Amino acid sequence: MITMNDIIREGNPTLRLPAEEITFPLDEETKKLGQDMLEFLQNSQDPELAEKYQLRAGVGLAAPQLDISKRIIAVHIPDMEDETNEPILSAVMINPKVVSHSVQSACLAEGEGCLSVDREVPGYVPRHSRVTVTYLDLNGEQQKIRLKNYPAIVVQHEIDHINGIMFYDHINQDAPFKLDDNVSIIS
Ligand code: N9Y
Ligand code: NI
Repeated sequence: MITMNDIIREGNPTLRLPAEEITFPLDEETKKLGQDMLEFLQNSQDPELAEKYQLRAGVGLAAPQLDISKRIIAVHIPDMEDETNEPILSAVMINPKVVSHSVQSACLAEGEGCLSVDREVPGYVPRHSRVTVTYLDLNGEQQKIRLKNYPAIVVQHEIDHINGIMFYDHINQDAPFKLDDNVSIIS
């Protein structure tokens, strides 16, 4: 089971490396990694398990955060409006890639954080408001999905990790809350 002790923090050079493409067919170790990453996110969002194992709730995780420089990410995005516990998006994505995106940008009203960053970094993080992403799933099947708003932001945060990019790289250093005209704020 993955816990916070497995997650490396900023300063560790792995977070700045472009991660390696995964080759197919998938080996058992890579499949297990993907499953464990998704399980971590689910556990972290379960109040009892989060308390028991001292997990910080997360909606996404990228393998480099586990000091594994491979192009694999997991996302588990809960539906805040819905009590049925059906997530909006729950997936392991292998070799994910943004193949097209909107001109319009968007950012989260509260800015962003990261499980690999133990401090608050204030400022807007502008990202594409809509993206088309291709990836391979754990069965090795090619997938192509269109995302907008929050799920699009989460997946871009994770794809950044496999490219060695941190969320604060996108914050305007001189004016952290200054935005261009084409950026909408998601709240
Ligand atoms: C985990 C990050 C990924 C998100 C940050 C902004 C977009 C993607 C993460 C730090 C603390 C909060 C936490 C979070 C959350 C939100 C809604 C519901 C449940 C992956 N990461 N967080 N960042 N939690 N939990 O660093 O999830 O947003 O690379
Ligand atoms: Ni992160």
